[in-house]
Amino acid sequence: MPYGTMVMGPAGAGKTTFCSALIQHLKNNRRSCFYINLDPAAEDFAYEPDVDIKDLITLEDVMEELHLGPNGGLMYCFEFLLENLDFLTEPLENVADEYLIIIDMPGQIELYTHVPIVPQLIKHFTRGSLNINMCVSYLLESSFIIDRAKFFSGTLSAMSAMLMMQLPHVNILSKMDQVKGQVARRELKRFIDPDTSLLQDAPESGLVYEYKEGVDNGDVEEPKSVMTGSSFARLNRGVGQLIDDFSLVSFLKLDAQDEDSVGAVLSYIDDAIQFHEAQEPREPNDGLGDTDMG
Ligand SMILES: Nc1nc2c(ncn2[C@@H]2O[C@H](COP(=O)(O)OP(=O)(O)OP(=O)(O)O)[C@@H](O)[C@H]2O)c(=O)[nH]1
Ligand SMILES: [Mg+2]
Repeated sequence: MPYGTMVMGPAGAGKTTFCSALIQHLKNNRRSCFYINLDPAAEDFAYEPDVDIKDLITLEDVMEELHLGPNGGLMYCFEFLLENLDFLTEPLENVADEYLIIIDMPGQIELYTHVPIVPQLIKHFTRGSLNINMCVSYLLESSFIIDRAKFFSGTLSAMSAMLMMQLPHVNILSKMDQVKGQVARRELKRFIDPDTSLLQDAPESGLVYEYKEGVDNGDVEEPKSVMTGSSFARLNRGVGQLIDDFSLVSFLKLDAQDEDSVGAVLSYIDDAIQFHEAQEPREPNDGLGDTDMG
């Protein structure tokens, strides 16, 4: 049975960078991997994908030929992929069991929260002839923690993806180097294991509609007149309660430039897919060669 992870998360969360860092780390540790790009708009890879959806269909062509926008175009690309699953099946059937399959996904959040396309794709990966043992690596940018409402909205999207995908999830706060020194350690802990009282601590932080000159501002008469007050606090309590009730989401910290950090995240992924349990047990002296181990 082969092993793999699908790297998901909002636009610009650092998915492709994480894939590259993971591949480099696996190489350094003499592990094999198989890299699949499923972003039909992606360009510039540090490592050339072994399978690239762009060889089947590109977003650019779809937008041009079908006169679709970027989001509709992406949906079309994935529907087309679902109708042409052999494109993935054939190369994947030949991937050996000790490989880690890394699947780089696009950043359109709708894919993970609204439409059943990705769950269908997952079914294909995890059942039938492929039978891949999979987990999701869900990335959220750590700069979100500066704006608490944004952070919890990201946490909700991670939770929504967990419920949709029905796979083991490894949630990751990416780009930790960007918040280094900005957030105290103790404070950071409350985000790593989301403490929903954060939403009440500073209800005025974050979500504030700005009043802009010269545009239709709806009912907003002045800055900060909405998304504050008791109904907003009640809404936040409700969201906090929901996250608490499920108690599903906690995050790993990732700095993609830091080899140890990438290694630590990989060990959680390995656990989630039970990679090591399934590898051939080695003879006690195997691999030691002539070295004298006493
Ligand atoms: N400081 C810092 N920047 C990062 C890190 N990871 C990614 N970035 C930057 O964030 C930007 C987006 O990174 P990508 O890896 O392309 O993000 P993505 O999630 O693949 O983006 P889409 O595929 O467009 O959704 C790039 O400019 C990266 O250089 C990190 O760990 N630290
Ligand atoms: Mg990307």
